[in-house]
Amino acid sequence: MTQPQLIVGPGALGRLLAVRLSELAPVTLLGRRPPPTRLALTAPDGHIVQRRLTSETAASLAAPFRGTLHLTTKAYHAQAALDGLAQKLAPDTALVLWQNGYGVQRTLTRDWSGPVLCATTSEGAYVTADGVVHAGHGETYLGHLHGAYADLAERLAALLSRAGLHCRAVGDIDTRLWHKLAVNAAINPLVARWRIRNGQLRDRPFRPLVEALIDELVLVMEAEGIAPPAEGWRARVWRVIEGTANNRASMLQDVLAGRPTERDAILGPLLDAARRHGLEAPQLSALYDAVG
Ligand code: KPL
Repeated sequence: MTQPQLIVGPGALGRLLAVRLSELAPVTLLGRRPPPTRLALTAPDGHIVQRRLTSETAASLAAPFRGTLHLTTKAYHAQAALDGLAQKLAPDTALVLWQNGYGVQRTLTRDWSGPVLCATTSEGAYVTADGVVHAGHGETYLGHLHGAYADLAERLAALLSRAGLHCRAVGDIDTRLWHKLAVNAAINPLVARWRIRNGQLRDRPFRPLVEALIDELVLVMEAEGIAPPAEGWRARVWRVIEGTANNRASMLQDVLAGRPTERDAILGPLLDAARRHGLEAPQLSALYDAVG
């Protein structure tokens, strides 16, 4: 029997994981308020599946939970969400961190009593009133920051793949998190600041701003010793902009909804790294101040 899977955070990714994994394992979806017990998932081919799920809050979850906990909250809620659950979890609970950025990943890998894996995904999904739309397939990578727990990573990647995600266990999740962070930093704060869709970055007056950001990011990444993506930084950033041209990026959605942004998780690690290496990062700093 596959171990129970506790999905914390009933946003688009949490719902996607919950419905997909519920075909293979006992799944509980947990939110600050009780999440819906019935969710409809619209697959990329338009096929709709309905699933009944166990829905809990931190207060109602029966202790001790034993299994795998997928933390899918925004980066700035991650620590508080775990603190609220601490009394309910067996000490060897495996944690999978799905957050953007590179903040909680570092601290929890150090401080959590059980295994901690980090995941990064480009699956496209959005929430609907009664469930979630799995808009398009992407790639998901999973691993431990320092390459430990390879068996666990393989098992979980196999489970997620059987559940319908394209998931691979990797030994270099650290580099992959930095790559995602850098691409996010070149897109998210600019589109949030100017309230534009990703594709508008290709046009004047934004194109030179993206180029200037890439210049800063390249220097920070080089100083930090992060190998560039095979296609190079510039090509990677422009490819993602092209591929997500119609998107309202996550930071823009946060700004439009009046929510806090993930600027600390996305820009924070880059500004820290720039400071550590004595580098100027005027574009990144200005955007950090502008997006709030
Ligand atoms: O991941 C993204 C996000 O919206 O957070 C990008 C790559 C910017 C695509 O929209």
